Amino acid sequence: MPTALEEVFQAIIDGEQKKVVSGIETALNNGLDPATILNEGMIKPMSEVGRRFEAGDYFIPEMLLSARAMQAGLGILRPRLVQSGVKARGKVVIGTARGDLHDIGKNLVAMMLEGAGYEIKDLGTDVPPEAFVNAIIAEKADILALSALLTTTMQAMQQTVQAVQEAGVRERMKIIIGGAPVTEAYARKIGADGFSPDASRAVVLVNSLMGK
Ligand code: B1M
Repeated sequence: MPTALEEVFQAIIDGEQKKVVSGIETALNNGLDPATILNEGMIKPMSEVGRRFEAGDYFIPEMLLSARAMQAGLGILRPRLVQSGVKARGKVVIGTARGDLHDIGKNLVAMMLEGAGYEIKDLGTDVPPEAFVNAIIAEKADILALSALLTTTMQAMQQTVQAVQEAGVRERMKIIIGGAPVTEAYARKIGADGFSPDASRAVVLVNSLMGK
């Protein structure tokens, strides 16, 4: 009989929202750590979904079903991953770069930063550079966090950094970037302050940039 974690893993691959939710509830009731459920039961099968897509075994509808199942599962895990009542340590404006609709990784980063005590202004997906600039100014943000999952949308990160410079607000805040195709070298190239390969290290990075 599969364990609850294996059930969650399989249900993400099959795009079965209800099974993801019930599997997570069982795993939590069995005392499993939320971070293990997230990393082993949810993030790993999404890589398998990507592999199947690349191999031509999965198409957009299957990818979407898996993404929706993942989002449903994150809804259950969210309260467990995010502490409440923590005084804000700084303000983060976050979004996915222009042209890019992938938001699961970005949502995870937002969730982990919120859990670490940061106030989050999430602009969503396909965010144009000028919308980032407007939000930074309106929110008096300390950090701009940009996510991109497509090699074709990475250049919108560079355009966003340039727009922030041109708006004259670059010096008063820090910019971090991340997402599967993004690298430390790319962060340096476009003038960002840092890169993180995953959501938990994004918290470590932001803490260090904020001098905490
Ligand atoms: Co698409 N997709 N997708 N997709 N998709 C990828 C990214 C792809 C690698 C699949 C593949 O070919 N193997 C490929 C990109 C290839 C490339 O550019 N090199 C791809 C493609 C091609 C496309 C379309 C172009 C397909 C098409 O239409 N022909 C299309 C583009 C749409 C668009 O954006 N304009 C498309 C569409 C979609 C769906 C809508 C169906 C769906 C997204 C739904 C959603 O997000 N709401 C989807 C999905 C689900 C995927 C895969 C399978 C999974 C992505 C994911 O959520 N992973 C993906 C394959 C893969 O990644 N293996 C794929 C789980 C998530 C937790 O990981 O987002 O990497 P990730 O986030 C990580 C880190 O990257 C990091 O932290 C997270 C983990 O802790 N991170 C940050 C992310 N952002 C960060 C920001 C930070 C710091 C860390 O600081 C600010």
